[in-house]
Amino acid sequence: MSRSEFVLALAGGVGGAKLAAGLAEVLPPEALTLVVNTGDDFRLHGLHISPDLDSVMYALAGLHDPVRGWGLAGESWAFMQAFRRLGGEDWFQLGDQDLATHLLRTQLLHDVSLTEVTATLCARLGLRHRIVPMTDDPVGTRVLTDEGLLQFQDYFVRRRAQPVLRRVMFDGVESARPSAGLIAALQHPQLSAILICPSNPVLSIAPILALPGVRAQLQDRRVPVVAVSPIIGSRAVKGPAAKILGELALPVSALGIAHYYDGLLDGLLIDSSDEALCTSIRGPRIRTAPILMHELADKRALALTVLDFARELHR
Ligand code: FO1
Repeated sequence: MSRSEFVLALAGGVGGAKLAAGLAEVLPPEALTLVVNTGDDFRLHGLHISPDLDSVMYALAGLHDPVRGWGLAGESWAFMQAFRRLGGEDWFQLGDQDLATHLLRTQLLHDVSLTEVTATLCARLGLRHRIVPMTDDPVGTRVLTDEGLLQFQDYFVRRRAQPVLRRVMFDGVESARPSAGLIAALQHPQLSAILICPSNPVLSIAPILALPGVRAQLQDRRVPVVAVSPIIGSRAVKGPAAKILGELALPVSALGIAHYYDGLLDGLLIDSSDEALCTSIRGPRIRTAPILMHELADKRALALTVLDFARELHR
């Protein structure tokens, strides 16, 4: 990455956190802003919980639990056991270490913005890369299903994303302002690539694109917008993305991802095993590469591939 390049990456959920960690490995702090979905945020037991901000923060700190994909490695659950014993709601698991993050965020939010809280938590974890919420205003993802309207975590965790998804709505998004970090990144004079991490496009990226003016600015900036498919073959790497594409009557493959982003993408990185799709995807330029990330080396490699692809498109 030459000095004159700056990358904006949009991320949410587990897949997003993995590539975010890879980008932070290969780009210096001044050349990257990670903008994270906050539509999954909610209050539980009086705590403000920001799952996607935590997934990205923990992944960059190398503290994440690689099996669960969320929360912290080496977590203990004494609080949950004691809480359950007293009859507390236990559908949303809060680990003992994770609880510290939610408590401190809730305390700090009394006085400062989610952007500032995030910067404080990241600094205390020794992170130097910029992780910013998509907005500091309240936005709540709601899922309209065949069983009615569900708050995001009810749908995703309590109901395990089983109900049939009809529509997704982002309460408050019309009056929410993109965060200062997102605006600064979009207006950065050296902005050279806008990356969409392999997050669930419908649940984790759509809220960011729904913020007033964001989608239009992505398109006006004349900077390559490159997404990494969260689908390999006809399966999501993790989570309900494939099921949701089917429920939205979109092709359940990387082709469906191209359709969903509907003209926004200049490039789409798909898995090497999906080579055959190259001829049927209209619109974005396609590049194939191994996109499954297990180890940090995979995350670095994919980050380098995406950046190389974006540079090729920027010429
Ligand atoms: N996901 C689950 O499936 N079950 C849980 O009990 C759960 C708890 C949890 C606690 C903190 C946190 O930051 C995330 C948590 N998640 C849990 C994942 C969370 O629902 C997702 O990471 C996002 O909201 C969607 O990507």
